[in-house]
Amino acid sequence: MSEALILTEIIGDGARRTGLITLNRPKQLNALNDALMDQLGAALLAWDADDAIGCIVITGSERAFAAGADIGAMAGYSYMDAYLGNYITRNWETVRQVRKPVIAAVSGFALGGGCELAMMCDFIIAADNANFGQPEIKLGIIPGAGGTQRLPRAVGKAKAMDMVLTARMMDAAEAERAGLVSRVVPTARLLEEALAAAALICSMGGASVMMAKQCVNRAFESGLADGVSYERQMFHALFATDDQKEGMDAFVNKRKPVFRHR
Ligand code: DAK
Repeated sequence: MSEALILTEIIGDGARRTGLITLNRPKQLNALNDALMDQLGAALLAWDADDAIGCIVITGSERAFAAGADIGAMAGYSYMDAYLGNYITRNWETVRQVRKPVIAAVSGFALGGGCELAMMCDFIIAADNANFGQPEIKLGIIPGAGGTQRLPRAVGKAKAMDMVLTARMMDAAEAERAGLVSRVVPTARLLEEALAAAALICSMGGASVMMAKQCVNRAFESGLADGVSYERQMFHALFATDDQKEGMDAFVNKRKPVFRHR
């Protein structure tokens, strides 16, 4: 049997529950290798297809979410290995294929590919000991999994250039001020807070959750007029769902909605 480089657990007792993925190479600070990314991708796709799962949380250890791609594994690569082998592109961006929300719960180091993985998630909740960085420049390379693109979209050009060119890390407080993370919580409460956010998402109507995610993502892939038009189509479409009827009837009749994700 292959080594468990991630741990998975289903949390909650509602109709829709949270899939929790814990990156599990603690001694290597969760350095991301090909096998780990394969296991992560498989877990993500399985839960995305599972009606009983409403939200996914990815976390690491207290010391490290992930300190980057495994440097030892890529140290010997030649240009031809990387280019012709389409270096690990195959399994690195699976999280972007997931239609349900994915939350990164980040404690400790989120560096290089670790920071990029967190940024591929829908939002990041940071522990107060978190440190984010794109230190690839110190290795003679540059970010390779979207860091030069997603970081400036999150924190602006000035801070992104600073981090990518000098390799300096951003702590949790700065990351929150800059807009990289949605909230900062005490380290000991990180998982509790992330799972509480996930449980709230699980309690909402599944279609509206997925469409809301699609629409917000569209803001980064289109101009304003196109994005608003896209949002309008999704908005109209939701009036065809049972959950819209249930949500509004529940409000009018002062009761809690029971969404059926249809
Ligand atoms: N890879 C492999 N091992 C790592 C590692 C990494 N990224 N980071 C840490 N480790 C290992 C250390 O080697 C050490 O192992 P032992 O010596 O105990 O065997 C162990 O984890 C503990 O680390 P330290 O002893 O160094 O711990 P410290 O607290 O002193 O320092 C640190 C923590 C995070 C500051 C330091 O470990 C560090 O600087 N790590 C490297 C950070 C880094 O440079 N990360 C960027 C890597 S490049 C792509 C996708 C992704 C990427 C590229 C392309 N495509 C899809 C095309 C991503 C590239 C990268 O991430």
